[in-house]
Amino acid sequence: MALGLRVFPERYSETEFYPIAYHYMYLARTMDNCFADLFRKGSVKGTVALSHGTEATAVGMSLPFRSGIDVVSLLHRDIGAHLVFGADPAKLVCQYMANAQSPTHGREGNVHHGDQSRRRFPMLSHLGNMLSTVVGGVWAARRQGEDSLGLTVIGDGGTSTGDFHESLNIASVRKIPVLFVVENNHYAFSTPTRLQYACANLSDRAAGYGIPGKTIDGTDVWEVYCAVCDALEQMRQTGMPFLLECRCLRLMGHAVYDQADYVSVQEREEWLLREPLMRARLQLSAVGGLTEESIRVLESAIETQVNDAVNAVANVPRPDPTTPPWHVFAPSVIKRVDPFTSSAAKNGNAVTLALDYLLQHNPEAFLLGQDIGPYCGAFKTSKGLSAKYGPDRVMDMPICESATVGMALGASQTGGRPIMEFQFADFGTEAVTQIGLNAATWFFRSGGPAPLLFRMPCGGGINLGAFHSGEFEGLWSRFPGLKLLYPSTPQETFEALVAGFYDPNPVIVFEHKLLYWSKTGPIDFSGDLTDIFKPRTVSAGDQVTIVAWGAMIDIALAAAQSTGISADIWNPFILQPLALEPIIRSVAKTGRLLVVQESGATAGLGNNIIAQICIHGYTTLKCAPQLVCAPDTPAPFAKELESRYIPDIRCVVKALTDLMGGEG
Ligand SMILES: Cc1ncc(C[n+]2csc(CCOP(=O)(O)OP(=O)(O)O)c2C)c(N)n1
Ligand SMILES: [Mg+2]
Repeated sequence: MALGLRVFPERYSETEFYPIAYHYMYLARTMDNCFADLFRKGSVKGTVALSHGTEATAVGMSLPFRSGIDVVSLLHRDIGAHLVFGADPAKLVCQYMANAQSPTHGREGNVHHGDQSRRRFPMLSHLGNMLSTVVGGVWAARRQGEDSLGLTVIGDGGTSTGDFHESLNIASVRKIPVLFVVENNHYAFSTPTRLQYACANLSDRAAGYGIPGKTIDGTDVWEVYCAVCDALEQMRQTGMPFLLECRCLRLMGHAVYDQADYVSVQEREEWLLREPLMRARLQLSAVGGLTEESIRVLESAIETQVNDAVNAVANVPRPDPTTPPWHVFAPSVIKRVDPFTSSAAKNGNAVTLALDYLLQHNPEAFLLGQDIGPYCGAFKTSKGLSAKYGPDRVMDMPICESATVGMALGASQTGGRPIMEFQFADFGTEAVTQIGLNAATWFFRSGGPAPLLFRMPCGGGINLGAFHSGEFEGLWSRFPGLKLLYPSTPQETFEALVAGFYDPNPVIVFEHKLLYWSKTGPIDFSGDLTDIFKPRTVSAGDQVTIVAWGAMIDIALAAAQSTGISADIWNPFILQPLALEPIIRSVAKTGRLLVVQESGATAGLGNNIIAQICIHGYTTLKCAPQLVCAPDTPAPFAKELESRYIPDIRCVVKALTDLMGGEG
């Protein structure tokens, strides 16, 4: 059915509204029944979360919005909303069946779909993590002069997540007009709301963010629609977000496999009196004047449509596992940019120069981080940028790494080009879900790029203890879809930041704090981006290959020089995806391998590098490779303890001597 909504925010009359709303509500119910049926027959796997009882909220909240203009993220019970926003029923059947024509190519299942090209972001399971993507999407679109608004949805259970708070907080602090809809269906899986929150209404929380909030009957589709239209008008006037709690029902279990026997008979009977389809159907005749017969005609046309959709895809083949339709990384498009030179810079200067270069060349680029504005960042690497580009392009954010990443991800989908600074790499753990599971899998799941640059000042050696000295490349390498760069010279720092920015994937650049102000060198950037993602040779030699990165490069170099052993020293530079070919060739030449890393051995990258080289160059090794690394303990604080913890020249000399003695 064509929506035919006229000028936004013009409203339907009740007579116009009910046939349209009921169409989508009944379509949603019929499709859900069909998915449950396919699940029981074994054609659909995974979680089938039914929307029975949520249809009025899902349809009523979405009808006022504009597909492709407004930015939207929906929840697992929002099939009605997906349909309003233009999802094709046949494609949804393919998605649930995970067949070769599924919109996610079978890469994701059931509810984890969207259409990022129409600004309907694909859902990830982690409750709360979608909210900030909408905040960022709306922010970036509006920054370009668009009139976009946002719709994002969370359940009563999901409101307990930190990301719910972080997202509302950013939206209100930054004045970003997003409608946060809480679908309060009284249960989170089996947990009743009395164990989830202690306020009277979830909309009461709006006051804590200085924004308006309201609780309504989410089983009445007209009430939902009118409340959303009112909220949108208010949001357009004030530019502020709005928190709307819709009290709806969960008439079935959490998913098809759940009998929901934790819901009492009395509660269930009360619910059935408020069943949303029944209520909308009554209004269809009371307000819309439709007869029982004409309503049945409408319903049976929908049933036929769904049956036809199922039949049409019955013979669609399964996905071909030998030819994956998408890869983990989006292909690079930009190959060449303007050159840049500087006669002498420290690593910290190289960061500032690269950020300045990127902001200057890309009006859509902006920086986000903590204290990066007038204060210029904890390490002063955004020096002068706030004064030059203003607070809307060098943004001081609240302390909420997770939602800040989500905001950056959303912004990357509506024309923004975010560069986010973590004050310390250690605080990246606050955003593991957003970076590792949301951003990094975005291309894999949706087929669209997620160009995001994260800067992480890392490493120890300056007596900052366990929470400010971390080396986390091993942790981040566990997330496919993420690129990791670890520069060590000013030239490499400039190249990593510029190439990372123009790459269409999420990229983390590790910046060793100890190296910020200890190294000086020239920057001679040719503008050619094609050759940057590769290992760098540090010194040439033929007796042993040493692989080291970050602050360990200088340690390795000094150790080799002190022994007089001829070492071929390599900085892998790109730690994910590893590009070890030149290093494997080096080992073929030297026959010996030493890896030096600042982190502990377990789940550091060193053991993986050794394994890869053993697999690919086993016959060329003259003796067992060695790993010099920190012990598997947190980084200690006292300087005597820290200097014992971090590998030093003495450790590397010992390993080199052992390796040379190991020739046999
Ligand atoms: C961060 C996170 N923790 C746990 C889960 C597992 N989980 C999936 S749905 C769900 C209940 C959600 O309840 P609610 O937010 O009220 O939404 P509803 O299912 O009622 O629509 C849980 C615990 C999850 N998806 N994400
Ligand atoms: Mg719930």
